[in-house]
Amino acid sequence: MNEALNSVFHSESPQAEVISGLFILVLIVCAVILLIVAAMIFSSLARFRHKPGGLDPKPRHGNWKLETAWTVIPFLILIWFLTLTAKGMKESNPPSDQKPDLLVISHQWWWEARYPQSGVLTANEIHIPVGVRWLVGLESADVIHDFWVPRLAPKMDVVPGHPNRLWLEADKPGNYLGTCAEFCGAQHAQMHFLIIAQSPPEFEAWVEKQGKPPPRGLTEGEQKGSRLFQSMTCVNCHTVNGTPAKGQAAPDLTHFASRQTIGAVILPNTPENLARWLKNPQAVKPAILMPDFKLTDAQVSGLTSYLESLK
Ligand code: HEC
Ligand SMILES: [Cu+2]
Repeated sequence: MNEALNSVFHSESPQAEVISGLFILVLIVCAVILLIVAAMIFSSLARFRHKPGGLDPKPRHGNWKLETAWTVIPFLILIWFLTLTAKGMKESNPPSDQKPDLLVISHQWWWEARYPQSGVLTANEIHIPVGVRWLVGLESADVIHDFWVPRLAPKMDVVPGHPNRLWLEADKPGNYLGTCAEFCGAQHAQMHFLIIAQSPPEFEAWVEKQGKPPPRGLTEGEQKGSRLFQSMTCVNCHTVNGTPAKGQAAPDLTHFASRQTIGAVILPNTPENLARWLKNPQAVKPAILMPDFKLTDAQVSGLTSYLESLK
């Protein structure tokens, strides 16, 4: 994806538009004020420069016109900003009495997404239908995080014990990079996510597929990996629907192979990268809450082929 486009200057939703419009306006007004002040300082420096035998300029006192102007003008500018901010908040903040269409739960250092209507559950790659305004509920499983998709929505803190909410909408289909914007520990900088905006039929097809258990009919190699997965502690942390793996502490792996990335969008989901991850997750993303199992190469390759079968 084009990282350069991942900025507030390329908003792709009405909510992000409001915020970036306000940001740009404040930036321009402040730049003009800075220029005026700088010009006055430099012209004073030049005009009142000490000359041999020159006199000090006459100080100005009690000029009520000047004093009124420099009090009233900033006051009006601030009132103008306040009004625009209140209007922007009204457009970008959802009501508090509506049920969320999507629940996003932040974890150190990945994102869980739950779709209450369909019961679908996924991690780090959050699909939404394009052009539809969704109310997103935000909850944290541990510490304070911050949900931020610069091109789609305002920033919103995700606070343990205090559910927050925001509107999420994308005008155009595509992948929008999001990131955690509140320092939350060792891997804060690697806690990304994707908002994948799809046409409504594509989105429906995705939901339907995610709602089913993974395909059966594993090859022999995949079966070996599956037995290994079930016999190790993987199942205490990860879920694969339709199997005894029901762990809740880590990304759901039911349709792991249908995702584009691994580790909260830090690596493309390829068998090579997955093998690297399994060989030693702590080397790929140090300090994460998945231990290094010191697996043998044969175990890594079995687990890799099993996990890549979870389409
Ligand atoms: C103690 C809990 C725990 C155990 C046990 C565990 N994992 Fe994990 N696993 C995690 C966490 C937490 C993450 C997310 C790390 C991150 O991105 O910050 C993760 C991520 C993953 C991912 C990447 C998922 C994604 O979508 O990015 C895979 C694949 C994975 N684990 C496989 C395994 C396998 C296979 C085993 C057993 C050998 C296992 N895990 C055991 C906690 C665990
Ligand atoms: Cu963070």
